[in-house]
Amino acid sequence: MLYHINPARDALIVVDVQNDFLPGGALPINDGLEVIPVINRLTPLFNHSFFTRDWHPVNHVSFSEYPQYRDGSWPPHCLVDTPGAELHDDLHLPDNPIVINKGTHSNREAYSGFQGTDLETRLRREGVERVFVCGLATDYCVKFTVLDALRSGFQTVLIEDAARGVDHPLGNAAQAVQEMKQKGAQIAQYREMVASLPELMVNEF
Ligand code: VGL
Ligand code: ZN
Repeated sequence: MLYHINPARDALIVVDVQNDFLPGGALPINDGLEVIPVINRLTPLFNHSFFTRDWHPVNHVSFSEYPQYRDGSWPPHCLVDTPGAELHDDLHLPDNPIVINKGTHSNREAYSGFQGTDLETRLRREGVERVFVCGLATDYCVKFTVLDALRSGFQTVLIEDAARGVDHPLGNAAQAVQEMKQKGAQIAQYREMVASLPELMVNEF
């Protein structure tokens, strides 16, 4: 199906496209770089783009000496104010990007961009009714952001090919997509996104 983006009512949430989740980073996600050109083609369709960042203190509860890449056991990553926590340079930010930091408390995990942040408040203030979610990782921060968006009453669309998962064990990312779908998210592909032009045309002539 096609999704006609209404810039007034739709928002894009780009989850954790940070250096540490990309090749050379502390917790790299296979093929993570592939989301960047896709996301760069998505952001211009929206008036409201939110960029979340994992933003951990050095003693964050999820950090393990022997990480398991699941069950909340990860190598130290996305430390506050370090290059690994920065959004990747190739990601084009719009003029008015809104950056949401999460996971900032040492004793609490926060995979979701909604958890412990003002994301919901800001979306409501802007009159957003539907959110499109993409980024890293499909089976962790993207999934929990999607599930919280649904719980908060937003129409929620995962842009599947603009997201990649840790996928450990193999199949975990596909299972996460099924769970999002089962809980009410729509699953879309980049090619199904279309710009809504009528309003622009009325204003220009
Ligand atoms: C994430 C594992 C640990 C993510 C964050 O962004 O999906 N995954 N922290
Ligand atoms: Zn983290």
